[in-house]
Amino acid sequence: MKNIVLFGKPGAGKGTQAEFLKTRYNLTHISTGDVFRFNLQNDTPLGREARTFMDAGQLVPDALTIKMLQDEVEKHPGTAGFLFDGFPRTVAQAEALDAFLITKAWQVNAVVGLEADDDILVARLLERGKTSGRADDQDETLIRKRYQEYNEKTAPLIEFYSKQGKYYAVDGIGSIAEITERLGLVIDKL
Ligand code: B4P
Repeated sequence: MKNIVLFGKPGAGKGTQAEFLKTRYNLTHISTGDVFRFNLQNDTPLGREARTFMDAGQLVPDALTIKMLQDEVEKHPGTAGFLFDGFPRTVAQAEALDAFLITKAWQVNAVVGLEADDDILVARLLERGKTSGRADDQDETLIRKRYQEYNEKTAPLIEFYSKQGKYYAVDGIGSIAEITERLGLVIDKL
């Protein structure tokens, strides 16, 4: 059982890289962003609750996100491991994840952080916003708000996982294939 967290700022390429890594390492991919967007599109009660936060460039409240993540994990009892993409994003979420995994005798094995400067990532998201239809990708002020949220609430996780010896930084600038190779070098050693 191997559980890997793909970590990084908005637009760092978590979702992009997860598509390659889940196949290469036979991991069950859970993207909290994707699950929220699915619920938004299907106008579920969870989607309606998440929409106000996502459209404002804010994190969805912890209680809602943690419950959703646990429900997703429970759907895959026989998995060889999870690739968590976009979760945890707060210390409270990381603590809840540890407490939940331990009930199954599992743990987070590694946190792989895609690192890149804000300005490059903002440009990526604005580019994606031209075609993605994602409200949170279309307005630079809103995008900057997501970086503010990241700095306040998500960045402390680097220290949280570094103290446990589980954080691995990977340069997130380069071609998609180059970054997949860099991630592979880290994950192969686990
Ligand atoms: P997410 O869906 O997790 O999205 P993201 O941070 O915007 O993107 P990601 O890093 O996956 O980038 P991607 O590969 O797509 O979150 C969206 C929202 O959901 C959050 O703001 C929040 O409101 C909510 N949410 C999700 N999880 C939550 C949680 N745990 N708690 C609370 N709220 C939560 O790549 C971005 C773009 O860059 C793409 O267009 C891609 O093609 C391009 N790209 C990727 N790699 C590239 C490369 N190497 N070079 C050039 N372009 C590249």
